[in-house]
Amino acid sequence: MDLNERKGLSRRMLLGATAGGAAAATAFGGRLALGLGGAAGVTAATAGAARAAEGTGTVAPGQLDTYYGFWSSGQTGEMRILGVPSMRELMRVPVFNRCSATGWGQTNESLRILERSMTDKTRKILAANNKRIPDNGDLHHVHMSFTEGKYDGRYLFMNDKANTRVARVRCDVMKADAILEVPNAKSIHGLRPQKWPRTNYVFCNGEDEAPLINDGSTMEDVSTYVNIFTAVDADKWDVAWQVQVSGNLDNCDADYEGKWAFSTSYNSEMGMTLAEMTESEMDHVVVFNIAEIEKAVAEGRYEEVNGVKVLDGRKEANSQFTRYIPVANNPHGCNMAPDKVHLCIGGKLSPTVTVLDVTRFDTLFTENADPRSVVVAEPELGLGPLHTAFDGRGNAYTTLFLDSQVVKWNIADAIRAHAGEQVDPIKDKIDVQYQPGHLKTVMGETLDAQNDWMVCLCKFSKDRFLNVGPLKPENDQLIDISGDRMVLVHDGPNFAEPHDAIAVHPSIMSGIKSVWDRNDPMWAETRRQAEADGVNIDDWADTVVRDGDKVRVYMTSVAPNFSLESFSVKEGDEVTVVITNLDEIDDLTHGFTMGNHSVAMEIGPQMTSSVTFVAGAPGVYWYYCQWFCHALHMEMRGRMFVEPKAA
Ligand code: K7E
Ligand code: CUA
Ligand code: CA
Repeated sequence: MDLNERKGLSRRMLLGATAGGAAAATAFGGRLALGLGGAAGVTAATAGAARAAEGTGTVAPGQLDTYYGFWSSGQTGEMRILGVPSMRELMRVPVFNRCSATGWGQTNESLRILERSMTDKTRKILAANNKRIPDNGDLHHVHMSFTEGKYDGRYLFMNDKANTRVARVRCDVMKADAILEVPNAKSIHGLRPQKWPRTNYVFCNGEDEAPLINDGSTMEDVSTYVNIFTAVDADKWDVAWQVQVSGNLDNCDADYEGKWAFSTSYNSEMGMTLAEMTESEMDHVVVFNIAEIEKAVAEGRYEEVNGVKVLDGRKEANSQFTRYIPVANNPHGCNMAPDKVHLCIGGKLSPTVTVLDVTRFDTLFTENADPRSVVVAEPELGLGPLHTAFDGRGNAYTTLFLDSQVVKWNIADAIRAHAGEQVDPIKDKIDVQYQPGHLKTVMGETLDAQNDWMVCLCKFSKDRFLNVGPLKPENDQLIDISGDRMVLVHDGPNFAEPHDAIAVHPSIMSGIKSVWDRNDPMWAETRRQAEADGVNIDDWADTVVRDGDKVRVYMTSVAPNFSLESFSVKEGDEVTVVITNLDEIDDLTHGFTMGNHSVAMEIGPQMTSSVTFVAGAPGVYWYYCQWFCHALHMEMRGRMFVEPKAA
């Protein structure tokens, strides 16, 4: 599209063209051809506006939200907890990032989790860059563990696209307890827990293709490149098995019978450039046959690569592990409906969503099966369909990235229309600001799907908020879906860059604690070291243990005191400070910050935390509690004396 053609287009439409680049421009042509006007489905906000006006969309001071929202944060690398519908940010849970407040990525307890499983190659790269752990993460998808198709409040799982990692967060304390770098795969993107009978596996898509033996012998020979689908054992947090596939893997989901997992692929071409990746008419959805895969693993029919069981599910292998269902070129979203039957694939470059009947997937594995025979609907919904969410009434809601809209459509009507009946599956459209990616209904990816709220996570917010400079927030919009029409209730600015979120009823979160258990496994190794040093960390401790040039300082915190008002070490000593917070009161967190040493950590009620650093230069250094805890919080401080090295 040239500049002349652009003149007269609305800002919203223009944004579509620029944000999506060449592909968007192509799709624009399609939009005009389809005759879908930019404002075609604008909702007259009447019916549900009353609900917003009554204050249902806001929550009064002192009132609790009706749902927990668990948000990804994209390139910030953390998980966030928001209240729905107030959209108040309740907590940030560091996972793949470093956190200045809590010491995540610096305390010994967090480092044990972050370093627990890393490939030798990553260790080598990090060492060459003077790092122990990656400092960044790109967390797109947060999902909760399931029992029989419903959230069970045990764990949250999430991906790091940047460093090919997956993490598990304990819901009882909202801390990550296991992180895994997935070997062989490159860039974990789509991630979903198994829904039935429970989450035994977390399915992880490798988005980028690379040589299976990636040792620097070739870049040009792309015939050596593979893509890897990984099943992580959700309990052990290790790789259970991997399947090599043809084409790359974008988003994934699983069914409600525990039989299948499925992934979209936008690069069935195995292209390395944008032109090559968009060359074909069709890409595909890969279907993974869990029973066949488990059988092969049990029978030893796999190749072991870097300590992982890898099966060959590529097209040419003709195995019973996979099937490839052709869908329009460059699909994106992969969303299983709570009706247990329908899988919705976002067309992205195609204005359609392809609806597949997963209860018919067995037929795909019979001889001469037509892979498209499981397609039961393909409604045209608008431009740039990405992700789909569901309510409990058989409706689906799809984000239209290029149209900057959400379209509400009915799955049963789409199937009837596909069969030739004169019925319009589209029930409503609403403008969102701007360029939406994921959207989430309350528990809409479980058998508990609600007809209540939807959050639409927009990628741009220009003009919706006060200008804060060239870098602008994203915009998570709260939409009321309780009535026939969708009604926008709230604009929620959010920092870089939530992709996905889920909303969960508080009854599922009944196991969440306010005070740590003294025997929490988080500091089991620290406890073992203390026992070896003859220190009881459950009691008052003010002990300094010297072990060569290693010094271990054991302290206790009780507001507003540290048990040690000072301690001495020698220049060059490796100092480990171990602190147990003996306070048992709700919300009485202390901190430990050592001046000038780049050291800070959180010590929650009944928690033990430790941090190790080198006393680099002689002098007096103050340490202090950085978490406001008491009227005498400012006075909660002490001195470390670093003696000069003997000459
Ligand atoms: Cu569409 Cu990474 Cu889920 Cu972003 S992905 S939007
Ligand atoms: Cu303890 Cu502030
Ligand atoms: Ca493609």
